Amino acid sequence: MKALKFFLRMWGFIVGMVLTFAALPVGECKFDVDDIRSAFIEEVEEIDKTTYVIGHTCPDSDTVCSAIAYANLKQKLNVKCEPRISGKINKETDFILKYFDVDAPPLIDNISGQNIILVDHNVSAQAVSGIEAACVVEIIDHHNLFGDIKSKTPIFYLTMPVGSTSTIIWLCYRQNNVAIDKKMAGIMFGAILSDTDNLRSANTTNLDKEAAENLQKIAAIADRNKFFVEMERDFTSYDGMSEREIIFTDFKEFCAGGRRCGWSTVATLNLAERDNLKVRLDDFMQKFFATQEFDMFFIKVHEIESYTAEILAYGADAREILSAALGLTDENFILETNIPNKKIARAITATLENLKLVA
Ligand SMILES: [Mn+2]
Repeated sequence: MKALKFFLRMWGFIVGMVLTFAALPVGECKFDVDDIRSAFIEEVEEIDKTTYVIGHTCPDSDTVCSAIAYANLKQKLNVKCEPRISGKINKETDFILKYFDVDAPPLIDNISGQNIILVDHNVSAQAVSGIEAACVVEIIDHHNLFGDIKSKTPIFYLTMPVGSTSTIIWLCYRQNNVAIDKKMAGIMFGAILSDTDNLRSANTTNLDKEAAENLQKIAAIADRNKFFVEMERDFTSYDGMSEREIIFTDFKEFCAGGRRCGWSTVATLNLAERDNLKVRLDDFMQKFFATQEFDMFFIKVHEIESYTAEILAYGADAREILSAALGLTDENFILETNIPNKKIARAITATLENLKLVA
């Protein structure tokens, strides 16, 4: 009896599942984002007010290009949308925009009272000022969730674990069946290469590769590697910058085992440039270290051509800690593959915490 009951229940479950999946649309599924949104947005803001698409502060190429490309898509869908930036664009982004003849978005330093779509970030610490008094209507992002952005209504929140926000924007064009023009394809292509280190970083997915391949074709770029090196040439030249400025361009800090650690990442084009920059920064650090407040200071000199890196370490036991954390035997701390900074920071943290336990 029990067996029969179980059988009937399972049968019911299987039939139910088959009916459920049969009822789901197969193939292309279209929905009008702004039609759905209009049901909510009228409660808080006039629907015909301009919506600003904006990325994080200290803008990088993905933040700027995804804002431009998403605003462009919205315009094609007859939504009043304009891209904005909340800080000066860097040399790499400047190269991408000039290469594809696209204007940089205007700067905005306070967003309060405006309708906004956030791209490439989801946390107020990285958002433009006035975010707490703005009306967030969409978020499109590929980062961890921190969850402190508030909205007045239900919103579209599109987040995917992919290498760049531009990959998601590419999907949005396809979902809405909107053709991507050459300029938009070019800047999204550049942004994907920037965020994924030319499709080589650990967070690069097949979807990023598919998007980049499709966008490269539309943008008529013959050689992806050549374009990437050109794109990075200016960015890695550090022309007219002091050693201190170079070190603090991409700088993070973390604390572990009661010690304060500084982590700087610098990029170079090839081996010869890596060696030059290494010597220059090392000379500077020999004097600078004693004058600053970190217990340990690491500089990862990344090299684009071979996708390898070398780490410089300063402070008592810094070299021992680093080799223990990463299992490095090479005395120059060469990384044959470019291990993500977060992973290295976690390994160093664990090593320092362990030492503290032992002590
Ligand atoms: Mn990004």
